[in-house]
Amino acid sequence: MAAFQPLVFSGIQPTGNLHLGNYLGAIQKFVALQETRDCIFCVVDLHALTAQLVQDDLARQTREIAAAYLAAGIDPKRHIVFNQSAVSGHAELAWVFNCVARIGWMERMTQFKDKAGKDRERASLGLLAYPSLMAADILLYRATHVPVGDDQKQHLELTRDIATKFNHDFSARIAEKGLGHPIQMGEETVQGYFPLAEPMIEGPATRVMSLKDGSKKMSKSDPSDLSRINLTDDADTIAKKIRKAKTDPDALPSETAGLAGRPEADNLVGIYAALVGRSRADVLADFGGRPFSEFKPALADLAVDKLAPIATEMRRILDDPAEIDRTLREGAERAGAIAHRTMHDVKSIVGLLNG
Ligand code: AQP
Repeated sequence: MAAFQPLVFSGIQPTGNLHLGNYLGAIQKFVALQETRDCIFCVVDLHALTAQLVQDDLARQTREIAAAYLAAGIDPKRHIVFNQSAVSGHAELAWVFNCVARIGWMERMTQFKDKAGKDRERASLGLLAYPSLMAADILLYRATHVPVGDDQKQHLELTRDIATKFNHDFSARIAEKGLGHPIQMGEETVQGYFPLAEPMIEGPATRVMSLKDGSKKMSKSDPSDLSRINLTDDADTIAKKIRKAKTDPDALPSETAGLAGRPEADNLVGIYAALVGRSRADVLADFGGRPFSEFKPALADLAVDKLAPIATEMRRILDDPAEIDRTLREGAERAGAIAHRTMHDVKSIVGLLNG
């Protein structure tokens, strides 16, 4: 039996304020990966409902993420770009996974704890089940690799737990129907229907931090716009935000060890390294001993060079929403064909009548 075909899947929620963290942690990697792998890039609009149910501009924000993918250089002809709610298999498979996963697994997720806050009883069931839908997003295509930021590591582990439990619970039926592929589990090779998708969390900017507080992740929902660089910011705004970014009074160290205990300095050096495609050590070899008053303008120039063309292209793409919708529809048709086959197999494995 052949192994799983390598396939990359990832997604971004259309929850507004697409920022530098989303770009360096996710989109920039998508663009690189499309050269060597088959890829599916999704705008995960169903996930956005967990943040806020009634939203006036969900459709506009969905187009904005799609425009960011295209503006950054993702090719929707060679790869699949679509929005999640257009393929019903995501919700169907998530339901099956809700019955595979255990409540305790979901309650342990740090993102759930952070977002639900103190009054967990009042959090939506959707927020609790978010990782189950994420597992469905990935496994509906039996994707093997998932490029994400560091904040998604725990959800990826849960995706592997769900795949493992499904493969284990239904192992006899998977084998009987000849639907298994070999999976390496420690020393052993077992037959499974779903791959154990591998997170791809590498490079100097897997967790870009707030420009105002080096202990907080740069985030779409931070009330302070100065905490993040938005992909739509113009050159002056980018330069201003970097100028105002929190730092300490010392000069940059010459080696990475000198960044320990200096979260803001570490963050800015990491951003520079990721934008220029080099390591923190390389950046410090150039800037070690120099004050932030010299480093910040260099970082601002670099960020503007990288991001301004993307912002300009995004604006151009967003001028023609009908064309974005057409691209997403085409992508959804291609994604839907794969999803249909998976759901047929899954229904057959779990014993539903229409499998
Ligand atoms: N600060 C970050 N550094 C590196 N990667 C990041 N990602 C998000 N923030 C950072 C990565 O971007 C991808 C898409 O994220 P998402 O929109 O699906 O959800 P999120 O992680 O919830 O994004 P935010 O900005 O943090 O939103 P809020 O404020 O709503 O919580 C993912 O690969 C993510 O890892």
